[in-house]
Amino acid sequence: MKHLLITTAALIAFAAPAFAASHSSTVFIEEQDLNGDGKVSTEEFKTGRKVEFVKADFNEDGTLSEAEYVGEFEGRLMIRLSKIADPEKRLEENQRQMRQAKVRFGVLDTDKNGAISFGEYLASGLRMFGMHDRDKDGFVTDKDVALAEKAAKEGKNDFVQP
Ligand SMILES: [Ca+2]
Ligand SMILES: [Ca+2]
Ligand SMILES: [Ca+2]
Repeated sequence: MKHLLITTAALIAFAAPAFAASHSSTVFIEEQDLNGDGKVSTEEFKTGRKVEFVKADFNEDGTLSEAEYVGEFEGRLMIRLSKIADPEKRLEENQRQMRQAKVRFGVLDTDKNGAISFGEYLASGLRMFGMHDRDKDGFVTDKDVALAEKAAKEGKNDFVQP
């Protein structure tokens, strides 16, 4: 039983960061490189987004309700928060993160119909992909990481980090 629990937690932890694409290009490549060739193609990224979307769409109606989106996030959050020993801090962090998740839901729901469609979900992902793909060749690679490092050295405070 214990073994099963650890395995499930590890699986969720592994899948976790992919849901919200990382701000770090290095981590972005680590998480989104499905075929292990060291770079992320646009097609590869789209496939990953589809998998994440379907996973969160519990009632399989093709859209993510706030409950589905926030619920998926909360499941992963609980595992992360279990590492915080102080119950008061844990509660505080939980409330803060859940507020942010609801804000993110509102941002992702571009047409404000109360649900995230795959189109909306993909569009936000592709915006993120575009920020990582600094040389705009349709792939996020080591070259883009190097460009991010250069920007950081030049003191540019970009949303996307190396
Ligand atoms: Ca790849
Ligand atoms: Ca919508
Ligand atoms: Ca690129």
